[in-house]
Amino acid sequence: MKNFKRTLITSALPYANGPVHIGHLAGVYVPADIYARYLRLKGEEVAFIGGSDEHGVPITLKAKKEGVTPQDVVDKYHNMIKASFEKFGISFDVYSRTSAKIHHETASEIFKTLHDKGAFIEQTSEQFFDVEANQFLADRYITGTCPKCNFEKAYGDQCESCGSTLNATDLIEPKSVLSGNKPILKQTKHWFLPLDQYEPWLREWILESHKEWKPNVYGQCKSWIDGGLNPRAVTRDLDWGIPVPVAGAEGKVLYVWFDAPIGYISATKEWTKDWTKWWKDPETKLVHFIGKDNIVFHCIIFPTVLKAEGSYILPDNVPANEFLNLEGDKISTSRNWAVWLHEYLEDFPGKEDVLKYTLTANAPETKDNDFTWKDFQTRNNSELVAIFGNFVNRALVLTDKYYNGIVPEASDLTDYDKQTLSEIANLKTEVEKSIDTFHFREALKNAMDIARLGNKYLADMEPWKVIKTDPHRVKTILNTALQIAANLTIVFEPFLPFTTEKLRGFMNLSKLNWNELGRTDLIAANHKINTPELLFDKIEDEAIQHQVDKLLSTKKVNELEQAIVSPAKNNIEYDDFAKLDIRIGTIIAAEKVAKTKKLLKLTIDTGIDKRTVVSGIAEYFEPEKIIGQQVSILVNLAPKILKGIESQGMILMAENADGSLVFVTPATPTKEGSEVR
Ligand code: B3M
Ligand code: ZN
Repeated sequence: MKNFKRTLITSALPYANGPVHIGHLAGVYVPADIYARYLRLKGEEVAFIGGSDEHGVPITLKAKKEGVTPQDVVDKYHNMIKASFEKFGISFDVYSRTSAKIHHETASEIFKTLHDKGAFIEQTSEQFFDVEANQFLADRYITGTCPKCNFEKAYGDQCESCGSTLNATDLIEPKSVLSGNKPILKQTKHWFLPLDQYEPWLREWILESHKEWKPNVYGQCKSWIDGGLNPRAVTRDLDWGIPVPVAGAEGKVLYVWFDAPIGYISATKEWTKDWTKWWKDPETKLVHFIGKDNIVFHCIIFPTVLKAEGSYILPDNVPANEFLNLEGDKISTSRNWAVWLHEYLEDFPGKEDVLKYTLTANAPETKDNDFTWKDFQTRNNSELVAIFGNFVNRALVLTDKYYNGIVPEASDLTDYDKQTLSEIANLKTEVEKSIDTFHFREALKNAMDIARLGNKYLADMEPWKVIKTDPHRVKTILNTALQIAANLTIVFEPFLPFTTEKLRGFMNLSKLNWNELGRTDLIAANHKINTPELLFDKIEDEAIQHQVDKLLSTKKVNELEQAIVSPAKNNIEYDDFAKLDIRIGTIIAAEKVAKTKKLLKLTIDTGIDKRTVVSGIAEYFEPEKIIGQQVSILVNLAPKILKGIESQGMILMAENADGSLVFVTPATPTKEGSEVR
């Protein structure tokens, strides 16, 4: 493995069109943060870069829908995302945004350099154009019928019903989202990055020289390359984004995926004047943290841009994660099926580290994983509270109780004591190996093993019993336990930074360097610790149930919204309709039909007569509450015997998506017998 001088860590720039959720955290920000904190603690030179991705069509569509400008949309979400990352303790050195001036300049410059070098090919093709709105339509601005499944609201790039990837020109009856009109095809010029020309180089650089990349990442790259690479358009006809900085490109902007990764460079520039050492010195190790849907952009397209430019370094690794699901379902912003970071921070104040712990312990490193609130509770109660918290609490409380918080001397370490302490150094090696190869869940498990070691040590030594028979021995036991606890303040620093800070406070210790981990003399005899408090609290069932209920109510709303409206029936002639004799009537008596769940026996004043109707509405209405209710009644329906009662007509009801029923009632009280037609 090559030895680098410094590490440049980037984490995918979240789109500033919605808040951040646990899927983003588990996939990108939590592992990137662990990596950054770990390297810093080792005393290495690190830059940890983040920012908001503020271009792209979804942002312009959201702005249109809300009647605000795209800048309004990105201002709102950029600030929100930035604040919640800060509260959550993601330790970016800089968190910038792609609407920043420095970013526009940087991206333009790189585009221009490539353009002037002749790295692009210019191509004119036919694209949809809305005559009324006088603009070209990006894929998401076009809807139409999916040629594969006939879904009527497919987008120009994708059908969300059957999942197929589409070309806008494939849609049957394409419609402009802007005017609702059928768009015309019009010629337009765009700049393309000829990825095909870079195929031999990509093959060599990734498939030969980066065999160490995670199998999911390497595999995706291989299948893209083997599938044959095509030129990719890096410009769009759109009025939101970075104007294409060459003549003849009026009304065109850089494609969002062209400028967004350049955002890492712009953010670095914003952070330091000395940015070239981070981006142009081969002794800098560049690592991109991303989710799996971003692999092609970070492993193939962006490196090709950098390679074509010629003066930048390329990523040394791209440890992309798979997806995190939520309670068995794909996380979805549009369906509101998510745990939002800003809501979590409000609902669980002071428990940032519990979420970090859960998301790391269950990280989707090799396959998609599932977050459940039950698992979150168990991780907290059975691991953080019962192992880590319990151990630390016992060590500190006993020191407080027996020695007034003065660390006792270790005078006669037994073999077992020594063996226990030496295990810490072994585990340190394990943690390092795991983090260095981006196996963060394994690394957390290794760290947790040190807490387990301490917990087991105290359980085996039982100082609370030994104090009665051999009080001198207890001094060594507690000293040993406190050394383990001091080591925990180091090993957990990358993973649970709020917790280690708290623990250092309890133990009256200052922050220690990673290289001290494994030492058995971290805390000196006679050192005074503070009065201990609990490191973690139990999370009760009610708090979990509250979250589960919140999700369930989201699900209900979604089901109602997505309920399919049944298709229209075939046309009929007016004469067919005129055969129906529908009148306004009033319910004057109602009772349950014995031995049935669904039926009510109603007496209706139809204006013509007072008659009996048996109606299947008992699940939704109490008989005594509907007396006086006006209804629409089909009076010339042939009578029918139901449960031994003759029903003379039918009450008209409207049916909701969930099956519940409502009366079809005149808007104002109307005389019985009035005809409905
Ligand atoms: N905003 C896509 C995403 O959030 C995109 C990442 C950009 S990284 C340069 O998945
Ligand atoms: Zn479809």
